[in-house]
Amino acid sequence: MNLIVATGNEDKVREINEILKGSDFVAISMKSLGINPEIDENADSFEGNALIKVRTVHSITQDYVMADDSGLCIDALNGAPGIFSARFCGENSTYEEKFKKIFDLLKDVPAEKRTAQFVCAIAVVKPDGSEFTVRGTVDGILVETPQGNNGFGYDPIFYVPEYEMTTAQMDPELKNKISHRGKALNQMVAKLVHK
Ligand code: ITT
Repeated sequence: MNLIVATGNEDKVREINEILKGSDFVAISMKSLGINPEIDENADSFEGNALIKVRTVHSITQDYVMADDSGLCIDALNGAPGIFSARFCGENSTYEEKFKKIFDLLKDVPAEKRTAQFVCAIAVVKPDGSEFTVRGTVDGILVETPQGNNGFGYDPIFYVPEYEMTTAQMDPELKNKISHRGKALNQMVAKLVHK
C-alpha cells in the first residue's frame, strides 16, 4: 500500500522506506507527485506539527498520507532545539554551524549532563479522514566532536552508549532498528495493519 509522505526532506523518505522494507507499505514523497504546498509548522509539539503537515497534504490528495515531525531535545537546554531542530540557527544554516552553536551552549555542562533524545512523531490520515499519531524516542549523549558520515542532520553528534557509536557511525540497518523513527514507524505499521 502506498503512503504519501508530507515532507520536503528526502533524507526522511529514504529512511522511512528503509524501515518499511519487508512490510506492505511504500512511502512516496509528496514532491515526487508534484505536491508542494506552503506549510506553516506553527504548533507547539511534534504531534501538532505532524498533524498540520499531514492534514495539509490530505486536503490535496485523499490517499493514505503520513508526516514525520522530529528533532533533537537536549536536556541541559530544556528540550531545545526540539521542534525547531531544522530551523535552529536559522533555516539556511549548515549542520557545522548548528553543532558549533550547541557546543557553545553546552561548554559549561559536565559530560554526564550532555544527555539528549531524538524524538519522532508520525501522524497518519486515512482516506476516510480518520487520524492517529504515534511517537518514538531514543536516548543519547552529545559528543564534542562530530563522528561518522551516515544518516543526516544531528546524527554525527548523537552518541548511543549501548552501541558505543554515534547514529552517523551506525550502518542504516542498526540506526533504523534503534531509532526514534524506526520505533514510531513500527507502531504506525501495527496500527494500520490491525486497524
Ligand atoms: P519536513 O518538515 O518537510 O518533514 P524538516 O527537515 O523541516 O522536513 P522537521 O521540522 O521534522 O523536518 O525537523 C526535523 C529535524 O530534526 C531534521 O531536519 C534534523 O535536523 C533533525 N532530525 C530528525 N530526525 C533526525 C535523525 O534521524 N537524525 C538526525 N537528525 C534528525
